[in-house]
Amino acid sequence: MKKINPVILSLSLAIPTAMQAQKNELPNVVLIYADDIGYGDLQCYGAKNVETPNVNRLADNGIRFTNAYSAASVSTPSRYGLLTGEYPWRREGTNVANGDASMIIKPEQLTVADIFKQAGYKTAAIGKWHLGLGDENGRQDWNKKIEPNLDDIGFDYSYIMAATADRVPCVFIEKGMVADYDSTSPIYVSYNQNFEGEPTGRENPELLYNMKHTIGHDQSIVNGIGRIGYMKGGGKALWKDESIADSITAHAVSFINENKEKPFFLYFATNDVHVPRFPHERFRGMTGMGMRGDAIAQFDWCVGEIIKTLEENDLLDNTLIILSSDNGPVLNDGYDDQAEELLNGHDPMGGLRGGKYSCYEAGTRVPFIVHYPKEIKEGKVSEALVSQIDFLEVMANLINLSEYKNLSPDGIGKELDTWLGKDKKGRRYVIQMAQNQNLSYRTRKWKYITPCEGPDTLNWAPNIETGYSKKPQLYKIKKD
Ligand code: NG6
Ligand code: CA
Repeated sequence: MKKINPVILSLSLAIPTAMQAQKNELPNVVLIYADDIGYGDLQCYGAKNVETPNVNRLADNGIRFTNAYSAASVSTPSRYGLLTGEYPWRREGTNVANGDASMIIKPEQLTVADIFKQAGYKTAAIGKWHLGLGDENGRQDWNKKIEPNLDDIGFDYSYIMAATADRVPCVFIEKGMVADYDSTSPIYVSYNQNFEGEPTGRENPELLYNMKHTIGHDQSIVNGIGRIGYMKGGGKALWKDESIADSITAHAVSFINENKEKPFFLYFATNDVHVPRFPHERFRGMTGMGMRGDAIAQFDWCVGEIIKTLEENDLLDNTLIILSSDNGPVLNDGYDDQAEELLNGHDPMGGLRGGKYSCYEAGTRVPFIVHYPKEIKEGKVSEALVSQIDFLEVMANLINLSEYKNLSPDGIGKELDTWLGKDKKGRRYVIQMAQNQNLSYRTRKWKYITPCEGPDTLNWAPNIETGYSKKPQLYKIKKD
């Protein structure tokens, strides 16, 4: 049985009367969480060659933060921190997860989805998950309902990719079951060995008709693209990379339409712009920057569909939309998509040093926009220090549970004032974690990177400085 934090339990008992009265007043919350979109990748943050009118609209009528951070410079630990309010370095096994990892957030842990659910919200996670499923690594039976799943950590509905688009299994999982399951083609997954007779990118490069790899990504082939890990079967359940954005957006739109009468929390985690970048044909060529740029345009389209749906249901005013990214940008992340060659003057890092994986600023400083017409009446830019680690606690405060403090180990609830633009300074410090789990400490004026072992650059992302150094590093932060 799910153990509920005693504070929350008392909370849930205390809620009904107060909440019932305010039910219509409770804001909906939509978190649009991009993958690998860098500080400089959106037009309102200075991007070149790509238009992002829908994201710009959120920024123009909301708050655009210039010193906001994810918990880590890779996906799994950032998402872990965001959903639990616990720094990922406090817990083993929060590194970049394989597609057959067991569920990293345990059912007895409190998540932001639990908080919303306890307050009477309908909750959903749609899109990239990357936090594992089931109770044992590599032991999931993909032909049955996998347990535990997102139902057990507060999500009423889920339609997810188990890990990343470049990791098997390449199927969507809906409430713990493979979506559109094809019983004629049972699914088997392994991160250790191939299944007999199945082609791989390494041995059968002639089958890579959609995209070639540059580093890694040479195991099973799905949709003409090599992946990390081996899988067999899937049949009609296998995704088509060019339709991932359409598919998750359609599910997000349905979730909003179906729950327009109740308050809802939607965690909408896009696949864009993670590799393999393979946007739908209708976005191809829009930016002149190849697949990576076109995937940013596709991301903006997804944002537009969410806004449109909220507007059509007359919900935009009372919906808090937060748009951010899980970590900084990378160009060559293992596929030959010419992301670097076609930049044409665009700077995904927005002038910051490093990138995804790195200790330096571009690793964790990410776009962060808060749009909430009911409370935020005009567009603003905020230099306040913000961390995604506060998400759970800030949300608890947003829905009037402010007297209940310390629901999460590391979040600070009063940062709600910062997120809504009332406090212009924000946190006193932010802790950031690099891929090798090395920590940095950022204050309003300084950044300190703790000494560690490790290479200056990573062989699969040759142009990204890791910031790993045996010497401690202290930098004064420039204003822009
Ligand atoms: C790396 C992958 C990279 C990406 C990353 C995770 C190789 C060579 N590189 O291991 O392509 O999948 O993991 O990205 O395999 S994240 O955004 O989900 O953290
Ligand atoms: Ca990522």
